[in-house]
Amino acid sequence: MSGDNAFVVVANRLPVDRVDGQWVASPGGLVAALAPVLKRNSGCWVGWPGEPDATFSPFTHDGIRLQPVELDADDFEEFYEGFSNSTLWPLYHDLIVTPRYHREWWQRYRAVNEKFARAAADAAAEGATVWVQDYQLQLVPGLLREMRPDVTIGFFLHIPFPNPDLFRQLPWRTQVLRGLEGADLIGFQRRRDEANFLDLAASDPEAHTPRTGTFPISIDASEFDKADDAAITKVRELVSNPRTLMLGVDRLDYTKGILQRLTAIEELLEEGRLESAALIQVATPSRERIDSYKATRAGVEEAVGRINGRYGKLGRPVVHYEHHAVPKSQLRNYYSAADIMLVTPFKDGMNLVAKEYVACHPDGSGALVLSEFAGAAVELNRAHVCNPFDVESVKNSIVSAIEAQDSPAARDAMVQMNAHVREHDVSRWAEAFLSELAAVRRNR
Ligand code: GDG
Repeated sequence: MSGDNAFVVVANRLPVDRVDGQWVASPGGLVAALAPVLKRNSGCWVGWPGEPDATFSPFTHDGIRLQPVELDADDFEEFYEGFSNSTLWPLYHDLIVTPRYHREWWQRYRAVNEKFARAAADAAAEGATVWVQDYQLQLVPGLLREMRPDVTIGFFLHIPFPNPDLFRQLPWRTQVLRGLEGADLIGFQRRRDEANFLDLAASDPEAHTPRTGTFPISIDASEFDKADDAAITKVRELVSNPRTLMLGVDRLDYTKGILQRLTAIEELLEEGRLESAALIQVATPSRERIDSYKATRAGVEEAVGRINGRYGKLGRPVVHYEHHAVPKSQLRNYYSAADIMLVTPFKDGMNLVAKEYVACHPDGSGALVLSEFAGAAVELNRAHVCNPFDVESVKNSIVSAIEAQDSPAARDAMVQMNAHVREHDVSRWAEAFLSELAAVRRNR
């Protein structure tokens, strides 16, 4: 059976959330970039609607056709929390926590990938283009290739691809590799990720290596620009007008290095190297039932409490901590108001937060402290680069960012990075991938 969609996106989640019985768009660069392509090509998006044990018929939202894939509570636990986020996520982020290898989780991962592949096969028209997203769905290309040899399949990995020596820990490494190989084109964030994949494929005599490419993802730059002065003044007043306002914005995830940046700030305060400074830390709740996420949250919250207890004054905490999502307009005000942005992941496929901050400083204001282990460090190479495993390096980058503030060199760096992000936005990313995929398709 084939459907009538010439272009199909397959992702773990649909680009909508159900709030009080209504579908609302879940904001994200991916949907912004793909919406025009979907509309132009009578396309559809296949994904999970976010509620376990619920059946929904296909529907259209904001002009995009959505094809829900149903997951039950066991799928959520074993496929999503288990294999995707307790096996693959830590393995692909270089073992920041120890990956857990469970055969039941693997069986479930395979079964859920089959559901997604089946839904994509049903939605795709004869000769359609199907673009599969991310680590949760690595078997879909191979499964879909068997079901529908006529379609052209692209795959993009949003997270890092590990060194083969780490990847080979995975008991199901061959099956995952075979799954990915079903794609006509596999896209990675950084050259290093692509090279890791090619090394792995080269060491496997059975491998049939598909075309690969490096396509660093970006943001919808039209959504991020400097807020007006009144909004900036308001944010700074709310945090008691510190001389230096620092900002962190992350999903609360152990890969993001939130505790390490708090430790750096605490030590700088201890040493008297940081005066009249405040930090806004937005830590959006994420994967909250997984033990390693609970432990990360506990560590972060203990540090926030301790730092405020030691160095805060009445009505003047050092760390303003928000453990909930904030609206995008408010996020933009925070980005615009912050003197220093702290992006200190141990490992990150790209890190869009760094690009969003830079996009909010077209006038050369602000400074970015950026981990060398974020994919974004390749393009944002005029940031204050740090090694999050070395607390002295994080401290020194914070101090040098503060000292360089308002210097011509600092302004020049921000203006140059801003221009880069504006030019290389998420639409350009999607076009680059899809035109490469179209070229592969013509040569098939
Ligand atoms: C994965 C990869 C890769 C965060 N808090 C709020 C909020 N956000 C938004 C940010 C940003 C997005 O969430 C986070 O994106 P990141 O890229 O920083 O990180 P991951 O979630 O880990 O994403 C990553 C990405 O995929 C894309 O390929 O870059 O490496 O790990 O857009 O703004 N948005 C709102 N309120 C919040 O409180 N509105």
